[in-house]
Amino acid sequence: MHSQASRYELRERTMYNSFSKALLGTAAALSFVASAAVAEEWRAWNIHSDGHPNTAAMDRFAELVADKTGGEVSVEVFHGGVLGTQPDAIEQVQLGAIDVGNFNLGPLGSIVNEANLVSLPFIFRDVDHMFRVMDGPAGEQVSAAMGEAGLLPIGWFDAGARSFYNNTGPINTPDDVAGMKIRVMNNDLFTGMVNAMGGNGTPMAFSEVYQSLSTGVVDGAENNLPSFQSVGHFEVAGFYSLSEHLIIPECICVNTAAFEGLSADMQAAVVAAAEEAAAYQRELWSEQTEASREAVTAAGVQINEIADKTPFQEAMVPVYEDYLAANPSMAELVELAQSTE
Ligand code: BDP
Repeated sequence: MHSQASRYELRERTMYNSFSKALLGTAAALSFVASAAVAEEWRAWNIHSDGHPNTAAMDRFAELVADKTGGEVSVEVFHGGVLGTQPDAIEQVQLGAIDVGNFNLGPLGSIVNEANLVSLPFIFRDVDHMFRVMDGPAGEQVSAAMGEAGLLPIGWFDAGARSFYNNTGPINTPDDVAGMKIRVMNNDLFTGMVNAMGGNGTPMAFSEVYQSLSTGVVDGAENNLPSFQSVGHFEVAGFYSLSEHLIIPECICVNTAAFEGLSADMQAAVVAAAEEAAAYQRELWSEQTEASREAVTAAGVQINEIADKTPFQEAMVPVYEDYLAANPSMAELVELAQSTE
């Protein structure tokens, strides 16, 4: 997409432009130069590979941006995390070295404190509640803080609920987590969450989890069903227990300065593309969650319903206490989310 050909074309157009300047007059020529000069070529980071809903949705986003901006903005999506780990990519988008990322808000919490709202275990009652909170005043505060930090969210993806998986047997109570080394995404809240159950929360890059599970470097991990399936973790962890302890949305996040550098029309076009891509992702997500459940079950994974999740929620009391003691300014936001119907 950003090949020699497009640069060549740009040069051609510039040459044509200097020629036409003489013929058509300065004003017309200047507007041509201006529109050629603002052509934006964005690079986008995505951790998932083919077959995952987010990969299809990010490809759709790129197509829609090209369509809706008439090619003035183009997005090249790099799938499979080839541009780096998620914590690195978050920094790169913040700095503007990468322009766009499909980020989970979990690992974003160390950069934008407000984003940690969604990383508190059991803060949301279900996925619909999460979206109601994110569409309301609490979500607005989170978005504003992300935008100020250079990571402007322009569309929200569904990432379902995350549950524990491991090899030794079903998990029914926090005591079943005790003594286990569980891989988590990069965020002290997640380490604290596993530790509060008596386990050992271990942050690690997503790309290392398969090997770590298969060699016993960790005893378990936690994720949603589509990701559990798509990267093959179900091959090396035979028990998936529906603790549903984290419901974390994901964004299409754009480097704020890159976004603000666009004209108002182009900004509106890019936002419309993100919203349409997000609606598509959410459709794919519910289908894929069901399909993944069936596929891993057929492959021999035992999916365990947890009859009573209250003991898990109760185990999180010290996690909230410690977090709010260290971040008193978050109390209001937490209350706002919890009191959202
Ligand atoms: C997946 C998220 C991805 C995370 C990954 C992980 O979509 O952004 O990097 O989990 O656990 O569900 O690291």
